Amino acid sequence: METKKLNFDTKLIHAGHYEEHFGSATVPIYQTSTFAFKNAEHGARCFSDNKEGYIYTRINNPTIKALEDNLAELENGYGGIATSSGMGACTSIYMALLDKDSHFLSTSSVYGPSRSVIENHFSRFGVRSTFIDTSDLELVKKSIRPDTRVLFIETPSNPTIQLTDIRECAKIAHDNGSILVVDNTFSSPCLQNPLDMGADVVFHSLTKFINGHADVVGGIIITKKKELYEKIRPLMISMGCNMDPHQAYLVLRGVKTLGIRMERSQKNAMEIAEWLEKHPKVEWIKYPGLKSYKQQNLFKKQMKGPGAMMSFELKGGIEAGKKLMNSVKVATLAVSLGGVETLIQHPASMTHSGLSRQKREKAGITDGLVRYSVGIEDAGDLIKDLEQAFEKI
Ligand code: LCS
Repeated sequence: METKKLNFDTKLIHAGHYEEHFGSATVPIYQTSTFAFKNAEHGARCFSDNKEGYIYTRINNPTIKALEDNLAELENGYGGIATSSGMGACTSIYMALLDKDSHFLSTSSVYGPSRSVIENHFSRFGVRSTFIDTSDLELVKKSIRPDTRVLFIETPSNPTIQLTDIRECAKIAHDNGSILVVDNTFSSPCLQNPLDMGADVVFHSLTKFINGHADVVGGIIITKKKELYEKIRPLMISMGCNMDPHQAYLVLRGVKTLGIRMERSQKNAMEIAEWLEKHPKVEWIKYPGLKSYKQQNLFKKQMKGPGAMMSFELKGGIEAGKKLMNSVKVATLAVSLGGVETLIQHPASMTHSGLSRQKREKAGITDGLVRYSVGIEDAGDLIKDLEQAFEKI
């Protein structure tokens, strides 16, 4: 079926399901490492043109291809490159696009490993980097340099829920001859389409909203144009950052309900955010759906909905944060996000506890900051759960 002209929710279900698969209603799991050629000539044709047939699962596979085609269509891109994890996607992009002596400019509060792999490892090969507050466009303009090959932004950022203007960053990057890469994990293609706003490459940790069931780790890279697709894909294949067919099958199943999951999570998130905003033990809350959210104009300009991620500052710092973590019963105390189950995390005592207070605060991680990923449970139960936990602080 031709799906390009269909609406987003229909594409979620049908895009990418192009091959026959013996009439199967869902794309089956092709759990095979290799594919038989009909003869030597066919083998040669497969190597010269990927439309002639599959070769080897690290290179291509029908289940993985269906997922790549589905997500490329959801992001309005040229092609998708599925990877073993979000970090597999991120490092494949870095490896393909950065050269010795090239400069990398990014958001200071990007997901920790997206930053540390540049600072601790790509630096060994001569890549230079600067991490700034990319929500400040004047600072982006000042910080971009003739040798800046990649401008890399994460919006909304994890866990500070800060937005960066994608359209403006695309203009700044392109005027400088740089490539704009956007980590769209927090929004998913349901709420934000960076390629439509000028980005060259978008990537996701599929582990989060797109799969949505906390049972898969995976990633996807989608490029706007063929040229970058052909630059990144062979490198991902050679590095072995590929996805597994079973992983692809689960994400294909998960993505079908992305629209309705997001609708419910956002509705819950709005109710919870409004409740938290009034709570005397909450210093502040950052959720794009609230009128008090500082980047309201930018939110309306580039996102279709506020999402299901929020962060709030608990009065009482680290000890209050720990107490809350140990008192919730419905929300699961865990890292990761974007699943049907609500997850709660306290960065200062958990993910960022290895950093000095000064470093943490520079990255926007204050002592009482709590990250809350809202699932699709009953909102009333989630509020009651927080209420009983707050009473113990
Ligand atoms: N980008 C963002 C924005 C993320 O939040 C994560 C993981 C990644 C990339 C990497 O994806 P992965 O390799 O894990 O699939 N974020 C996590 C988090 O906030 N807690 O645990 C993992």
